[in-house]
Amino acid sequence: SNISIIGVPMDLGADRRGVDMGPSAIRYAGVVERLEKIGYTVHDEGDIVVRRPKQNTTAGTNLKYLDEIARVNRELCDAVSGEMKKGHFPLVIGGDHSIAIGTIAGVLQHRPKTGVIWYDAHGDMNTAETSPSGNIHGMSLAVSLGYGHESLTSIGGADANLDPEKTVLIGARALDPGEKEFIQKLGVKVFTMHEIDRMGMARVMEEALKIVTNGTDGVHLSLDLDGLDPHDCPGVGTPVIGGISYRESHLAMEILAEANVLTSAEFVEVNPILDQMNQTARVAVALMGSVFGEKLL
Ligand code: DIR
Ligand code: MN
Ligand code: MN
Ligand code: MN
Repeated sequence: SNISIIGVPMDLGADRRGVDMGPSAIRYAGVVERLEKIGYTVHDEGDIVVRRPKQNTTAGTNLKYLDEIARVNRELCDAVSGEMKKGHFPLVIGGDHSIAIGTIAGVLQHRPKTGVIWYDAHGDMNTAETSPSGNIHGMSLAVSLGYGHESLTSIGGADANLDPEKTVLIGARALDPGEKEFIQKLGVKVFTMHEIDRMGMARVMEEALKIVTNGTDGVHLSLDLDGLDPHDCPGVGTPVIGGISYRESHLAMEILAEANVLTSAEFVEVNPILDQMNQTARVAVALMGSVFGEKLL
């Protein structure tokens, strides 16, 4: 079967921290060859062009680089939708997590009841009102659920939104006060580090899979490399100690592969500036191997 890779060298949503080099680092780590070896036909669709505006403000909002982020995500939505129309599996590589807005909007054109696994140290559930930073990468899940600036929530159609009851967060350990409240209000299920420690990753994934497959027509994986511990993934935009291990993450990906439900994925927030010898991009590619069914024997 066919996988289409779409790169999005964006770091505007993280206020320019270097994650724009993520797609290059992931390609350098051998993503195409890795997936071909499993048996897929891989189409590298190249990168979506991201401009570098000199101003970080858009009139009338505290959201940094809103105009360019909205433009790129509209293009990404079309690109993802186009690949799915061909029957290809869209694999988006970032780039900061604001690109989930376009990826998910594109996915929802074809699978309007998609369930989502959001693997991340953060909630990305801020809105303009609750964001401490104005950084749109901390708002992308809220936007995909239908909450946020109109120029973002309208991408792919204003009613093309995720269902909070079919959305799970895994690995959360850094939530802002406003997003905590919002997560609870919407009823999004969160498996924090506490639940991962207590239940083990295998049970967490089993529970998560029940939620994202119940009444859905697809499952999207949105994997922020900062969900993993900084020891394993030092090259991320915003590292948070006490994260998911490399082994636990492979197990999570293998369980997801076994379930055979995944219909789209994105791997984001790889930051080569803070990395050690491209380790984080190499972890990203190794996890892609597992989630696409790589077997040792
Ligand atoms: C913080 C950091 N919650 C914010 N967010 C993220 O600025 O909204 N870092 N997503 O990766
Ligand atoms: Mn994130
Ligand atoms: Mn994060
Ligand atoms: Mn929407």
